Amino acid sequence: MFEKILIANRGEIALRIQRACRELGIRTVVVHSQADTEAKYVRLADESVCIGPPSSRDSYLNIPAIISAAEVTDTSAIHPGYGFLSENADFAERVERSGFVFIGPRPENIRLMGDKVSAKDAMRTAKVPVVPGSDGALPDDPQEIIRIARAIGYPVIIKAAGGGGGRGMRVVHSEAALINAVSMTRSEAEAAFGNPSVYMEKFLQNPRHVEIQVLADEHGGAIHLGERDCSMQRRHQKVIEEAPAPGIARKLIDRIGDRCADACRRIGYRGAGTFEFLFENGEFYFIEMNTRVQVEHPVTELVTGVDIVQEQIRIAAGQKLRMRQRDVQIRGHAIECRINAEDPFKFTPSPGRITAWHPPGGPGIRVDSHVYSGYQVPPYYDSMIGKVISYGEHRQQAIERMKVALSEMAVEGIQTNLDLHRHLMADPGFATGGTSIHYLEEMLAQRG
Ligand code: MV4
Repeated sequence: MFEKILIANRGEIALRIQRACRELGIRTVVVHSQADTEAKYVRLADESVCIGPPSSRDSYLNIPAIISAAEVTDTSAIHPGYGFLSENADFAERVERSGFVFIGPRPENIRLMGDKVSAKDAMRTAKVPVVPGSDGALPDDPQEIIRIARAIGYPVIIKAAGGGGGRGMRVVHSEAALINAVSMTRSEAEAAFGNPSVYMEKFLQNPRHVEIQVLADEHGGAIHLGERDCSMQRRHQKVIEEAPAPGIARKLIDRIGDRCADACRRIGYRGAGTFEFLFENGEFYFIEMNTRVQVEHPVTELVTGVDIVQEQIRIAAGQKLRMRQRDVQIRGHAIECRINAEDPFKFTPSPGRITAWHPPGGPGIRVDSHVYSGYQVPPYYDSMIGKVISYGEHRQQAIERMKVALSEMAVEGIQTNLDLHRHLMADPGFATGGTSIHYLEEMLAQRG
């Protein structure tokens, strides 16, 4: 096992990784920007290194500074967390070339999944069900593009191969709008990602976002840990996630999950990963794969009893998975509310000093957060300040526990989305479960 791990991230996930290391008896180095010097989790680490000014570009995205910090602290491995450099194949490559272990997939697998066209190709080959669409990237010939769209049937969606997470896409409802939409998406993709390659899919009008968590080791072992429903989102920012997904048969999940685990073995995937699907009319359609630990990983931890971050570390150290698929049992229900420092109506970030922080507790409540009374929320980064996760024997109990938790919780000095979560926990549509990716935005539009 590693003696020392460098955590190349900040905030709650830096603390989460630190806790996993502690439990495994691994010493930690936290790198941080000048804006995070005073953070308690930085003080808690065995060592800390300031790697630059507040701006992410100069600190958490500064590859040479991070590698230097690993060198001066004699680190064995680097955990990238989520966001920042976590899905940067060049970073993973430079980490390994410098003699450190990258806690994540092989660089070529990160690259394969970073290009959404090659990712989809790989999944099609592995018999993971994908959204019907163009066979690979769209050609230049307009007549050919028109033929492809006719074969798929309108509406279609044009997506950038270099995009993902909602960036670089355009819905097309008619042939009249097609060619212009393709050229617009192409030029935007070229400007944003340096890659003009685009592809086409059938546009699904009212799907849910359901994703499958996988773990794979270097020895051909691969399992899935079931699914998460992440449909409750606004502008591609998830707000609530839960496991399991309401109303989807376990047999269907297991069938798709086995395909995902197979795909991991086929491509030689290593580490934790997430297969994102759209789910509509009882069918799963692969859209993208994430090659990192995700914000919402705790709901899977609570229903499986597996510590995903510890497993990432064990896998990176070359160990075999300690469980087989039949050892994975889904038990109970978990819900995660992301707590953001933001204006409750405009959703603009609300940085500043937290004058009072009263997290909830009690049976079935987990709070993953790095903040405390007196903590200054910096304006430079994501506005998420923590996550409240509830667990219950069944969904209704998880909801009731979340309601109690949110009623106890108090955050003063900044604005938060706590009231939105309180509202959603009492919402009839959420109570029923299984709402689509459009539900929250439609609800907010009605609220005005
Ligand atoms: C789609 C889609 C409908 N049909 N693809 C948005 C994020 C990116 N991961 C893929 N996205 C979508 N792809 C087809 N063929 C609708 C979305 C989408 C979405 C997906 C997941 C969660 C929230 C979403 C919000 C708007 C659109």
